Amino acid sequence: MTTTSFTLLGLGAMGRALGTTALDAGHSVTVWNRTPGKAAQLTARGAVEAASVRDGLTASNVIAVCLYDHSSIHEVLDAEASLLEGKVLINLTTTTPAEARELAASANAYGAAYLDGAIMATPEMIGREQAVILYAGSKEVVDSQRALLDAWGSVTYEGDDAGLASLWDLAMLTGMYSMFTGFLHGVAMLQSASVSAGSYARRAVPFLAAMTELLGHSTEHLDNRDYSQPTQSLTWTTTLLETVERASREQDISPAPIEMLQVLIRRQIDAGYGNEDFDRIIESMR
Ligand code: FVH
Repeated sequence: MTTTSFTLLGLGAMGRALGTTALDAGHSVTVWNRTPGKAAQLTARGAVEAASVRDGLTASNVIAVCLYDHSSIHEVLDAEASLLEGKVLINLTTTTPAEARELAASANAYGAAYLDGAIMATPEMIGREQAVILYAGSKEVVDSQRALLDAWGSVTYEGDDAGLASLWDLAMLTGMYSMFTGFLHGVAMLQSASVSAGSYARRAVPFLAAMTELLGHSTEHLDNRDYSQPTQSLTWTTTLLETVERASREQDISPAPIEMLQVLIRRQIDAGYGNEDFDRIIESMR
């Protein structure tokens, strides 16, 4: 199996997981972190700790960064960016699509190949099949560094637009956090009647799982932007949600998550689409 010698900048929870799994898979790692003292578990496995970013960039031809956000990447790399020439830069830090494209353009301007990675997993999952990491940018880098990428988790390649991995990642996260918010709103409503979160979850989780099954059943109307065959009309839905809001207030629980949804619904009703399907709220987001 091909092994890679690479440098890892950033030893937070995720960086340490990436370094550890790479070392366990036989790769050689030079590590650096802004705050010293985070490398012990890695040097114990044979990692070399670089004293500076410059030493880290000089030590390998493949540079992986797992920092905090877009600005932290520039804070770390800008002063030494000329050392990136002829190297591979793999960014595993969460950024927006535009920020990923900017990093790709900056890396390319310094003569480096750029691959953007969006980790759809927690540090504990890294190294296992279910750790999905989405990549976008240089296909050549995916191919040449495949052994390293495979050590981290399952690899998908979204295309040469460096922003695509981040777009997929953040679009999936918005669905997840909206679901979490609704779940927690339900927990709060039942807790106001002294029902435990566990009791609520035992009913809500299978219910929500069944409802999410419906999401993929028919999507053509979303691509055709035709909402004229309502399953539930916007007028019907807003009335039901007004009842949910009243119930929430009666229990002294803020209906804020539903109020946000009502804003999207009312915009369509006010535009004359009350008899169209609930899915038309997507038009309030464009
Ligand atoms: N942890 C998770 O579950 C998620 C899963 C999905 C992907 N994320 C992204 O991974 C990036 C790193 O996340 P993390 O959990 O490792 O984050 P921290 O433990 O907070 O470590 C942050 C590292 O970044 C360094 N850092 C922060 N700001 C700067 C800066 N201005 N200059 C240099 N380094 C910086 C920090 O260094 P230090 O504080 O130890 O000195 C850590 O090494 C992230 O994009 C997640 O969205 C993880």
